Amino acid sequence: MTTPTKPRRGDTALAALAGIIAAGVVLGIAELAGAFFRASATPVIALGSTFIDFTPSWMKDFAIETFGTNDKLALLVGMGVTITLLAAVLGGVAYRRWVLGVAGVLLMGAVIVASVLTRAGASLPDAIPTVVGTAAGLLALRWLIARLRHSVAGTAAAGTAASGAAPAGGVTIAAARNDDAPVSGAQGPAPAATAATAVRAPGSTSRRGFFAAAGVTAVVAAVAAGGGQLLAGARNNVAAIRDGLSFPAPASPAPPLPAGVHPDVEGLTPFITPNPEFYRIDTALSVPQLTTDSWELRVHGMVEEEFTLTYQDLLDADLIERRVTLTCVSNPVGGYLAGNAKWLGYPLREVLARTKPLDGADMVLSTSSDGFSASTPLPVLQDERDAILAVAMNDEPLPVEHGFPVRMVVPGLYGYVSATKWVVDLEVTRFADKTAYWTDRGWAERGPIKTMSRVEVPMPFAAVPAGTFTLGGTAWSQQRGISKVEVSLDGGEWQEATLAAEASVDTWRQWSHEVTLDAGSHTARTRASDPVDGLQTEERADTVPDGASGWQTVQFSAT
Ligand SMILES: Nc1nc2c(c(=O)[nH]1)N[C@H]1C(S)=C(S)[C@@H](COP(=O)(O)O)O[C@H]1N2
Ligand SMILES: [Mo]
Repeated sequence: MTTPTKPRRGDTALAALAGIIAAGVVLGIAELAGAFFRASATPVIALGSTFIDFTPSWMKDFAIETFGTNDKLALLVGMGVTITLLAAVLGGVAYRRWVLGVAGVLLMGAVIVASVLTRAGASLPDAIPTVVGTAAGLLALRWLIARLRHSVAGTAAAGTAASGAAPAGGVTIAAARNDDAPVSGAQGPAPAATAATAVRAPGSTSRRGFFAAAGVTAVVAAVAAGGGQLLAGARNNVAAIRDGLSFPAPASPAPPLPAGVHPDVEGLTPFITPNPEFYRIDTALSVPQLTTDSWELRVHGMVEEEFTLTYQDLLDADLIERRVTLTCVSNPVGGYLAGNAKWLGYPLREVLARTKPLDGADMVLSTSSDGFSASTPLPVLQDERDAILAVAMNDEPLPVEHGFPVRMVVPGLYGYVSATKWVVDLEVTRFADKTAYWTDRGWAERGPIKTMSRVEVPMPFAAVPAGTFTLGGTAWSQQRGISKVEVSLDGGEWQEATLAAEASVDTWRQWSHEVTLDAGSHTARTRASDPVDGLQTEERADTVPDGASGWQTVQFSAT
């Protein structure tokens, strides 16, 4: 390329802006191409998902603790900032040394292609959107840098041809346009003003040309991104499919809910968690959009008979309905990563009876469409506990975020070893042979839910009225049930709380406890007992590797 004109102050900033806009073109065009070619993941989603997969457990924990269920938003914002900075630097580099800039852009493109192709179920054509987007981004960058150089050249030496100052080859696009048309148009009646104006106000004229080009490019990027999203949305109309579903009456309905499962204490969690309030934990940066028509569950591995289930197979089968409390292993003592719903589904023991596991198999590896996996002990899925392939949640088709069209629900085990959403594959295997998503990342192979009691009223550090006051909370010990909840006020003797009715051993059980409070600060402690293992352990444990334990204490004051 030709010797660049000495960069002016301010042009580096504009080159950085060109880089950022070009990055927008890469992502926008890739989004559009992705929708067009029905690619499995767009660059942002693939990069973010790859990042999530490589996130160490401590950082995942930190993210959940700091951002709660906004952890993904935090990731996207962080990625946005990183990409913007990188693009700005690349713009500056490309302005000074075009070849280096190209190398940088190609390197980034290669990184994105690598992350796209390593996603679960990805195939070579999934790289097309990134390749197309990167090519478009390079062209955009070339054009914008050419415009910028044109302005530099026009200022420093009004006679220097735009072609000379443009980055190698960049002229093709620049020259194909009438370079000064938008500028003189914007400027009013001064057709030959370019050079003359440049002398008086360096750069202002052709910088307008740059800004016009930058504006046009940015609009193209935004329109492409928006169009891509619209197209993708219109193509897989999962929401409409979901709305159109109805289910046969369950062959085995949930037992009637006993009266009095929910103590009348203001501020207490509802007994059944409404779907929109149900906690959501998964590694999916964009929620998988599976249709009921295309959904299939492959059942294979150490079995006598492999087979594939369709959605219609499930609807035609005898479905059972059960209330089960799900809990996340990342739930800290006193935390809210637990929810209670009524699920409709097909018993996994029927699936396993049909496939007939071979001797020696001791685990089922369930895998989702987006590559998450969970390892569940085989016997747990065969015994009488009603582990199911769920299709409905609280009398509605599964919400898309909660695994539509089919997920697993297994009473008694933390979600990471059992509750695979968007499940598409069941492999009967052995713990000795296979590992799963979180067990690969330092979490325990077995994940039975630990007995837990939580104080919900009062909230930590709340101020409540002195005098007679009713504390309330929720306890769970799925598969064992809750036999007792105790409360200790201000470190005093343990008192038995009043237990609400029990719906089943797989659902949580709520409690209330009346106390008399003097004005001042107080603490309330709680612990539960289950009929199998007795008193909940007092020993404090972190969530890693197999779930938090310990008795919760809340501080509050009475006035
Ligand atoms: N496909 C998929 N399924 C998944 C997960 C995931 O990351 N991907 N997370 C699991 C974990 S850790 C939990 S606690 C439950 C949470 O289910 P929910 O989001 O419906 O509450 O889903 C489980 N199933
Ligand atoms: Mo979890």
